Amino acid sequence: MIKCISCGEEYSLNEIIYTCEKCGSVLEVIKDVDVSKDIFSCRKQTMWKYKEFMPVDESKIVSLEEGGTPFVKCDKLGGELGIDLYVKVEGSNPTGSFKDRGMSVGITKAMELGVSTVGCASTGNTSASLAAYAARAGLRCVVLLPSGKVALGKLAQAMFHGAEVLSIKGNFDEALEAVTALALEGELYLLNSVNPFRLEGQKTIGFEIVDDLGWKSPDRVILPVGNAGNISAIWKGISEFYDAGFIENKPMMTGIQAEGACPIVNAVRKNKMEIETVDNPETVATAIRIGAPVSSLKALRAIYDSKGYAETVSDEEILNAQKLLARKEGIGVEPASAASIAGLLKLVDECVVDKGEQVVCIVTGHLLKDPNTAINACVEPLEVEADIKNLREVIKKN
Ligand code: AN7
Repeated sequence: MIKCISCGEEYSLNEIIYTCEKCGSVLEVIKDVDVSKDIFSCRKQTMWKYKEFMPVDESKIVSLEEGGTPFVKCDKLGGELGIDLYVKVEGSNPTGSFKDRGMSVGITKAMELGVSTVGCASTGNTSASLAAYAARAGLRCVVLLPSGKVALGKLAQAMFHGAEVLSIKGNFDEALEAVTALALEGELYLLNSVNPFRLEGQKTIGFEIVDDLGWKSPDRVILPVGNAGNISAIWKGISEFYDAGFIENKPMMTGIQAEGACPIVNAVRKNKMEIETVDNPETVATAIRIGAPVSSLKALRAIYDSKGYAETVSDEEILNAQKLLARKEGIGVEPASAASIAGLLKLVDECVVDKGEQVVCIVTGHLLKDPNTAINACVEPLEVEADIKNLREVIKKN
């Protein structure tokens, strides 16, 4: 069933509904599952390994084999910080971000419902992913993007997969409001993370982390927070495995936002359950340039219930962390993703993260999503003659 997280009102799985009709709050999908974790062990490493926990019809699955992403132990960086550090590399998904997990379930649901048009507003990655999965399913796809603020790799993907791309004069929050109005009029099936089926896919990040750790919870999970769907989803996934008796502990959920777009951090600092929206969010990490996160209540519950934390990082800290992860560990991520690493550095500095903690940082999207930011952070290559003697001298000098 679909259930309101505030008033508990219940809806059928086949209703097209995004927020509670009774109280206006957000919804979640609930499925009773009774299986042993042993059934997972021989299965292919995609997120559908945990299909019993997915509330969709198995015969209709639309998949590009998302999930099963690298879980990389980072001993160099972890050693310097005095912690046990793993990085979950979500840029290795089919379209280069974690959004593919949610879209696989979301588009499967769209096929079950028999809709013909799907749509979303996006800071980039959601639209890139939706465009690809809609193409695979043969559905019409409409995406609304904040004009001039979407990283070029993501824009290229949305257009190349054949979505109808509309550049909105306004920011992400305004684009989301517009596309939601279209969805409520029945023009399209909305696949932003307010659609609770999206989070059912994304919760598999939580499944994979504890599976990769040998059915143990890490002490802490750190990730960037924008619209706040992912932190809510990962917490839901880990909680489901905890409730199933697969693990004995749960991690401290730790959300990182950019200084210029931090409504969730502001709420945590005041120990509140409601956010004040940020009207003109601004950050180099355009993926998380969001002032009115729709899943804020779910995210705040995750942070408080897990005794977690929330912190901001500056654009400079984000770009420095992006370079550090690329050069020290060989992992290339987009700026928003580097917020998790920047946050980790800050929290170690502030002694929020204890020495010896086992920490999992989620890096949410690939470096090449935002090629301009990557190129701008580097000096241009030297132009030289292809002459061995000359080359030898140039290499020696550098
Ligand atoms: C790389 O694509 O909101 O807190 O429209 O692309 O679940 O929103 C992207 C979000 C983190 C934040 N990292 O996740 C969109 C969009 C990357 C992202 C986030 C996004 P949420």
